[in-house]
Amino acid sequence: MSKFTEEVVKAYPKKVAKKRSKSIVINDPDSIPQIQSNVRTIPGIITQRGCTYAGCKGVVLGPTRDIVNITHGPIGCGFYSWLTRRNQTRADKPEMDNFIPYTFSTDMQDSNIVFGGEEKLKVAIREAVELFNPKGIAIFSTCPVGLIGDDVHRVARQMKEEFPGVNIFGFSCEGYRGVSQSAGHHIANNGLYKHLIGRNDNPTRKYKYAVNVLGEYNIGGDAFVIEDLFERIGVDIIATMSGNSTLEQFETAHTADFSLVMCHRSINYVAEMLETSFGIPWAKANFIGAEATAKTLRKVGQYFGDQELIDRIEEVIADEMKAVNAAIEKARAKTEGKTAMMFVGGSRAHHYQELFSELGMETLVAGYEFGHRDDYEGRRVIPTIQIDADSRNIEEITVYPDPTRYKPRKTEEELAQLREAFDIEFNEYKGMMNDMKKGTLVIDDLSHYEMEKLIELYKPDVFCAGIKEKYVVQKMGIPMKQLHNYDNGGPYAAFEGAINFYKDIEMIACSTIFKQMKAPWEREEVLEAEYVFN
Ligand code: CFM
Ligand code: HCA
Repeated sequence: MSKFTEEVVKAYPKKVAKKRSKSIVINDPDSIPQIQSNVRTIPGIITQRGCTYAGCKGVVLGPTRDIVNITHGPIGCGFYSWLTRRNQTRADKPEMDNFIPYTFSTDMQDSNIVFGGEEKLKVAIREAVELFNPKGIAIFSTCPVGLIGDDVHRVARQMKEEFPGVNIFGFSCEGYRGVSQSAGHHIANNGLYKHLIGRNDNPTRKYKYAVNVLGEYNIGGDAFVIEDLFERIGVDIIATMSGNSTLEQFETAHTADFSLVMCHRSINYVAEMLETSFGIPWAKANFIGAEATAKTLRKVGQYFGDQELIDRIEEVIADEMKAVNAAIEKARAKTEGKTAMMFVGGSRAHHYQELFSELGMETLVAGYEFGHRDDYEGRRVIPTIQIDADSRNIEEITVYPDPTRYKPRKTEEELAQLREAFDIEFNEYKGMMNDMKKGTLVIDDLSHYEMEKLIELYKPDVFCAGIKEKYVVQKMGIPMKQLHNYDNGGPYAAFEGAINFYKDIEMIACSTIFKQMKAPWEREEVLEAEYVFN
């Protein structure tokens, strides 16, 4: 047991200590230990997790610009999941639909809870059609919807009959349905497959080769720089799921030649479905970090095996790396040897370690809020993961090869050759622990108390997490960087993004301002008194 685990579990009741110690492990990349994850949070412990609705509506469908996303529920759910994530969008032409500036909610009231909210939902859908005439409307269930039994799927079917030209569909993504956002990703992936993917066989294609970029949500403009990069190498992105995306992108995703999977936690289900149904191979990609970006682009060139494309990719990499190397050199003079900790969602705590190591900084401790064991330990552990009642609660859909459109883009032999020649790992990811040093700590679903203890014990130069942690960390005198919404920064993806990140981290991690900050009781003597009961 680590010094840290001993220290924190001392404060917990026995049962809590036992449970938490299974989620705090000392890493060894050569013999990856098992970590407890994707299980219920201990009530009252102050988790950083969010709910299933947030994962479905806020994360996966939220960034799409031309579907009206209606939250069926109290106003707070719709409001909080609207743009706080800084998911950006850019319509190709001004006349194109863009509903991102709006948040749509049925604004449920007490009377709807008592008498049912289906009629109010129908009114909302009629109003949305009248005002916006959208191509698609998605309905998202919040906790009360499940509790009172409103059937959003029935309403969607009825409304589709009323408005045959509009694709209307619902999600049973009530906040309580799973142990975290992760359940919402799964529900969203099922819905994308059932209601959108494969409905349009005619994508807009400019180039010979085309990919999907899955698990990229255009936070702070990340998808924009990735799109620019693909434009420069001359490869189409058919669908980004779901940063800067449109309904048409979802509907045509099945026509791509290859799926690149960024955040596997949130979208691996779609990657698999596209392969099973349509024969599109997928591989892990990473655009966070200059080296990682170069590696991903080279993977694309190797996959298509076209020398002209390979040469173009090398040119782009060589060109971009000039500015990257100059920026690294400048920042590294100050950042070398500094330390970081990161606790973010289900993939960034892994991906961002690349950027920190380019800055010569070491990640001492990292963890996800809601990652599964495979995100930590690698995909090979999936068959050994115990399916508990909470996971069983989420619909598993069975996917079959499409009778007319299943067309393997590569034969088994071709895939084997690519694996052999270039080390391209299809249907695989190795997880965060594989890339972390021996002896580093890995912690799942970090509690607020544990966070404070970590800071006291290890005093990192920068702590990366989200808005719930931000001000507590700063008040403890530690520089803090939000890796969810990037504070006001970004993009951080690809080469251009890496340079932005080096600059921002140099500024933050090398700032002494927070260290100079003293709480009032540290500056002056504190008056003490004893309280006596008579
Ligand atoms: Fe994937 Fe995400 Fe993440 Fe995620 Fe999220 Fe996010 Fe995140 Mo916040 S999809 S798992 S549910 S990379 S919203 S863009 S930053 S917790 S690490
Ligand atoms: C969510 C969204 C979130 C929250 C981030 C935070 C995001 O999980 O509902 O707690 O700061 O990235 O905006 O992860």
